[in-house]
Amino acid sequence: MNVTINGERLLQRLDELAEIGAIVGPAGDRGSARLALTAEDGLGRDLVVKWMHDLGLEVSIDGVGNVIAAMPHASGLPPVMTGSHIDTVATGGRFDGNLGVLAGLEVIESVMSAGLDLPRPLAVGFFTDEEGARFAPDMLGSLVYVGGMTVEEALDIRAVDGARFGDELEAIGYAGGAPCPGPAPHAFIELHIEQGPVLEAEDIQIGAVTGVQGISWTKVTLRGQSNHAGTTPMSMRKDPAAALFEIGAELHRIVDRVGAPQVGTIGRVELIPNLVNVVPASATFTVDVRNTNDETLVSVEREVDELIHQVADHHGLSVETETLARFAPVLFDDRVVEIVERSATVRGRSVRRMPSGAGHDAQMMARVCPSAMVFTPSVRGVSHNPAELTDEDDLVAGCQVLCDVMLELSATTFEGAK
Ligand code: HGY
Ligand code: MN
Ligand code: MN
Repeated sequence: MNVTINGERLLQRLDELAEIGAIVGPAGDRGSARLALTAEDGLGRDLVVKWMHDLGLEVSIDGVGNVIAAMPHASGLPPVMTGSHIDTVATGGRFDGNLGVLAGLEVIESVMSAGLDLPRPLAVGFFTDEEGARFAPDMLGSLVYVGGMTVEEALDIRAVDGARFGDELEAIGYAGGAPCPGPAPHAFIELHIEQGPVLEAEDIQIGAVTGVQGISWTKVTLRGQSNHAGTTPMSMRKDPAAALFEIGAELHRIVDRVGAPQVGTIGRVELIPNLVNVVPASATFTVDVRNTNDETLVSVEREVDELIHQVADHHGLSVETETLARFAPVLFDDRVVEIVERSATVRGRSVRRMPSGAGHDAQMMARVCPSAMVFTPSVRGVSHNPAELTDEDDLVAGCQVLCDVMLELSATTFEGAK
């Protein structure tokens, strides 16, 4: 089966969606800000759902706002599903997540226009709150879709800005009735930009993604005593900011010592009262550590936890920690990875196997069906930044490989599958 996707239509839709919540970065790059369940996210959803309805797809919305659109198909068999997310971080680019959703829509439109008689339907979806930047954990919607969290638990999650997940979902009109966990697809394949430097550095055009590294997010609150910045001798201070900076420096020494692919990030910091002449009362910050090897990740988590408590004790502070996200490394189904490799090669695209540094909805779908991902290169490896960029040729080629993989998956029987 051979269908050629319409690259122009894909690029046009990417541009149109990017205009919703459009932002301009410090260097003039245009990105998007559509944090999960904000009004901008709602408008982005409305646009994509309109495109889904325009194609005559059967659109379902579940209890946490996941949207799945399937081709009508007499077989009633579980579909080959693709998809990703259209929520972004606050300083998002135009392709993270959006490419996977709109390429899936493009594949389905092209396949329907070609009038192919497939053994089973194709479906495309977008999952709620993949980023986890507003409501933790990340991949929240797909986690609920596969039964890793109940709808009730998700609806009560509080955002970094204090809003309640369920209230925000209602406010944008996406509290749906489709059941969670959702029906397991026949297979799941996600197209995504790499968001890292590897493909560009090696001049490779397609990544056949073998899995996703383990992710650990912790929120830490250190409490001391706010005091006058001028009159309080250093020996009398209980300064949570001083502790935070020591912890940050030591975290980088730990990560450097462990070595790649270990990464560690303190991405969010809140000092209270955050005033120039006040020794802070409290410091709240997040620690994001990741590794492809769970044993190493566990030992880094333990070392960082000990570090936090030692430094806090030294400064006479209380410590409160909360796990925001913890996902073990995931390996994708080698049979699907192999189809990605072969599809890229047939299209004359250079390809290499690689793990994903970022979390993705595919890592959740891998719990319920054979899953894998297709990567396209990121220019300068930049992402979660309005400067995020992938060349048009790579966007279109990635979509074509996605199409070929989905068609082959539709004709592939996995033992035990319906
Ligand atoms: O944090 C991540 O890896 C993803 O962007 N949610
Ligand atoms: Mn993403
Ligand atoms: Mn992201």
